[in-house]
Amino acid sequence: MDKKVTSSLNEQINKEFFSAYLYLSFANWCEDQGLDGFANWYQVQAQEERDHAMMIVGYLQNNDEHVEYEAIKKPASSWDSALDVLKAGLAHEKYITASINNIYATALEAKDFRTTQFLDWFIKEQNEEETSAGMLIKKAEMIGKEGNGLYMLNQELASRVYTPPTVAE
Ligand code: OFO
Repeated sequence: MDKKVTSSLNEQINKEFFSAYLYLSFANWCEDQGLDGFANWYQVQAQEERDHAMMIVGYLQNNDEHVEYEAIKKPASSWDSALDVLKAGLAHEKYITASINNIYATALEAKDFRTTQFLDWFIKEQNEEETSAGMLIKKAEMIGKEGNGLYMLNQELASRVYTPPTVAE
């Protein structure tokens, strides 16, 4: 495989693990505020991020490429409100989308169509993740910071259940 493509996929593994770490940090903060439903939502999200990292690990290994794990940087750990957490989540997903798009462009330039095909799943996933993060912000803005509305949104987020990804490699 093209060296630029493999190194950017290796970097993406780190970004996906960092995403999991960031979402676990969101979950901790939410737990501290008594927002156990929000915490559940982000714990499930963290599991998905780990899956994303491992999908890339599997892809590189299936192509006989070396996988190198780098240190995962420390995520932020405090926010002013649940709305701020949701906004930080959306901003992070946009950053990840840009990163996936860059790898896609690098693979296209290298005529590495196997990798662009592999990344199609991630392009779709990022679209879904940005949509759901944006929707949660809209809901949180609709209900305001306190009271019954926040409690109800917390209940809604408590029902999210982890399901492993289904992907063809
Ligand atoms: Fe890996 O999808 Fe979010 O970041």
